[in-house]
Amino acid sequence: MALSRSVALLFFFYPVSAREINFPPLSGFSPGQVLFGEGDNVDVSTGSAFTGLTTYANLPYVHCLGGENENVEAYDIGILGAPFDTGVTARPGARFGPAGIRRGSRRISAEAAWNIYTGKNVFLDWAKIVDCGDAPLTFLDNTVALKQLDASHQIVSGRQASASEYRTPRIITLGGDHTTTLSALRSTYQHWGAVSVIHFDSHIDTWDPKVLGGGISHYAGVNHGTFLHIAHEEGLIRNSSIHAGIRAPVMRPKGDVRHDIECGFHMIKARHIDRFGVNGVIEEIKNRVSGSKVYISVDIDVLDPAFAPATGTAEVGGWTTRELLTILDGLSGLQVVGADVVEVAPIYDNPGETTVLAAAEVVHSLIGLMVEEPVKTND
Ligand SMILES: [Mn+2]
Repeated sequence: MALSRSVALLFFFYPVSAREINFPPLSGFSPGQVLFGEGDNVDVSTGSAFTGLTTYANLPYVHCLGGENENVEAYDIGILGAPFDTGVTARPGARFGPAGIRRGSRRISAEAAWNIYTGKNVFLDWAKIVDCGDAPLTFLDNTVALKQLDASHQIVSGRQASASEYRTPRIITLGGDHTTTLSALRSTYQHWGAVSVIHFDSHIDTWDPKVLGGGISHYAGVNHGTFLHIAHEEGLIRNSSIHAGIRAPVMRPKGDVRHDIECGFHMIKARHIDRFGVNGVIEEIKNRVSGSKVYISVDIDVLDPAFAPATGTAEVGGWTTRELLTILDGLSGLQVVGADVVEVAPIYDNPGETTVLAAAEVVHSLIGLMVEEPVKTND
């Protein structure tokens, strides 16, 4: 019994080359024969959005981070991935966010992106929009990785824009955890000065590093819940900033909210939408930031976990995807100089890819705002 089993195992693992296997004959076809009818003119250059390598919305890939000797094609809006998730306080996984959001965007392509609500196609307007790939970030040292992200933003935003009258290309970052927004704000500050931040999130993210991180080290203090405190300390943001969709608890009953106001934020809570509707939210945001350059940061956890389960710090009681998209589209006319979608952790998504589909469409809306309102660089 034992012997016959080991003989059977030996036979099972005995290396067999494909040539020795007799495949059943292909009925009707011989090698080299084309599968199409005689005379059919089959064009393989068009037709599917699922061919080739995956870029955001099938946009052309440009090596925006190319060196001095590289001839980098000019662009007006660059999509830049920031695969970083070691600044999180809960579930990790957002380092795969850029790849996930691109996967969620496969259905979107320039030829078939005419918006049913506006009649516009943001990809076939004045702006040259490209996918810059991901910033090369080490996953072993936060401090070094964020310096690499700072440098990447400087390079990508530092090129001459394609449309010469606007000079500076704008970046939409695919996070990454929310710490990555800090590098983007440093880069917008260089070109446009301090911005009003419209921060869609369930959390306030203005925590003092002494409170979130416990002050154990500088390294621990730079994380996805403190980056807005740091941005305020560095003078990158204006005191006309605003949160939208807040519902997560705070750590100090009065201190955190008082500090949030000190950092320049007004707060629209998630349930505000039940009383005032999407138009009330839009109006309040626009009134708050009017007259200033704007940075829009969308933490995907602003959505209810029913609409975005794939995120690190999910909070129930959030907005629907439709509500968020309506609010974003309602912000048209603002001077959006930079934007991001962060905290997408695809490992927690479902087979229907609910979260990455939502994130991809949020990016689409952000592109729409940038195309709608070109922004000239400050001299
Ligand atoms: Mn956040």
